[in-house]
Amino acid sequence: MIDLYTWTTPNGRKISIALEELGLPYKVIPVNLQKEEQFSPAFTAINPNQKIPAIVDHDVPGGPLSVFESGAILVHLAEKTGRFLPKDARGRATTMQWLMYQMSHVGPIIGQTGHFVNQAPEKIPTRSSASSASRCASSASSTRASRAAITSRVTTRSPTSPPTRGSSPPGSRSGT
Ligand SMILES: N[C@@H](CCC(=O)N[C@@H](CS)C(=O)NCC(=O)O)C(=O)O
Repeated sequence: MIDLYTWTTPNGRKISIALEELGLPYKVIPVNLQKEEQFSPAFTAINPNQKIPAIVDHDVPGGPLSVFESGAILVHLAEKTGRFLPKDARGRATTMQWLMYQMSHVGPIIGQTGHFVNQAPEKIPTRSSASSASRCASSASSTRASRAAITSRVTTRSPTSPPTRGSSPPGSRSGT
């Protein structure tokens, strides 16, 4: 059983989605950010950085294991189940680079945009550049992600099963 410490935010949702997709049994323990429950001593013992999400995995040799940082949790769950993280060098590197990109770039940029545009009491001029940086991150992700998906479909296609008509978007055939 896994205890999921979370709240209704994008980083929290990432772990809920992964647990559902992996079919792992888990129990949700809400950490109400509006009530600042992330600063409680009990939760700080699980995540010293005082942010959701965090998990405690009770099914690990040596006793319960607590993990914080959504990317580290996703890797733990993938390795635990042997799914979503390829073992070959190419597949693993591709997956890890997009995970690191999301963690270090898309997530923080969009999070900061949300704060400065919607929540910060003082409206400062840089909020417009935060907003455009956010649009840029989001556009780069969707463009590159669709290209990566196309490449992956082309390069992983078995030579014995040729593509059916219309299975690839226009321009995605490599010709090799
Ligand atoms: N890099 C962390 C970010 C976690 C994070 O920023 N969590 C937010 C909610 S999405 C939080 O707990 N905020 C409360 C606070 O900062 O006090 C991760 O991916 O897990």
